Amino acid sequence: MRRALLSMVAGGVAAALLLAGLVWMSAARRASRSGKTPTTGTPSGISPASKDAPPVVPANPPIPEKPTVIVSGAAQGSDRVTLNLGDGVTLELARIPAETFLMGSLIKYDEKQHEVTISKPFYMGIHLVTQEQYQAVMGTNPSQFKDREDSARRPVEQVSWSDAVEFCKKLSEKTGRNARLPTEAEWEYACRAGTTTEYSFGDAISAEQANFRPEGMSEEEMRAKNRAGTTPVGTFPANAWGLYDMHGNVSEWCADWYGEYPAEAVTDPQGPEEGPGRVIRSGAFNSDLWELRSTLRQWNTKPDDSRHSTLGFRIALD
Ligand SMILES: [Ca+2]
Repeated sequence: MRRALLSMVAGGVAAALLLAGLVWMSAARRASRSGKTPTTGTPSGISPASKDAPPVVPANPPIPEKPTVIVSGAAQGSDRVTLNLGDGVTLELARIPAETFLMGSLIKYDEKQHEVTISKPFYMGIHLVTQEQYQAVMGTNPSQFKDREDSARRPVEQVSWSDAVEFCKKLSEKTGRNARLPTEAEWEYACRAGTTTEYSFGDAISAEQANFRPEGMSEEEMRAKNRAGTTPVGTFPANAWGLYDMHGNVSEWCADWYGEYPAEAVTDPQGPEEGPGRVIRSGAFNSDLWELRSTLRQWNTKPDDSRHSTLGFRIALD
């Protein structure tokens, strides 16, 4: 069915709009089946409150005054940086080279292809921010999947865009480095890791390569296979640049407001000044394969107080 859809889209913008509508209807049908509401705004931007967990009000208790922080790697010119958050908790980032790439695709109207130059190398978290990392920096863990044996290494979720930004701010204070959310362009560039295929593993992904909802798998089957939730980071293979979970597990907040791509070539784009919501990338454990594409754009209309078990983040470092 996906191939049929893709060939329709090649026909033109009208077909693309139809496809977007079908995807939205598909998500709505799935949500209807599972009794859950979609957690992200594709493509209408509607982002209803999550029903899969009670609302979480982050307590944000004060962090320790003098955390142990070691920054290593960058000074030696290494391609990795490890931030030590104390108590044996570390956060590892990979160096992402500066380069020009073709952002977007021919698949969907809001993925308009254009040339993007990343002018400076930067570092990208090889993993989603985990629950133990969030706990170490923020002193709290809002995650729905926090009572499992392996929760420490599962991604933190139930965090708003503002929570993620606050995490970055506190982490920056701890480390003296400029920790931040990646821009949408940086995210896609890092996700692709030099590939031009639909996914960083090729034009399809198997259930052994990412945590998502394989086609035809029921809610019951997903639970039986332990796929009805987050998985510890590093469970699935990394992309060519050593980044894990760029497809699936939890979706990821980016820094930008959602908006129309420019037609011309741009350097270090930061997104529009304002928009209908903040960009979300990657797809999550409950997403269909199509939603995991390297170029697929979603957004959330309530970045300050929208918290979902399917939504987390990773950090970038200058
Ligand atoms: Ca992800």
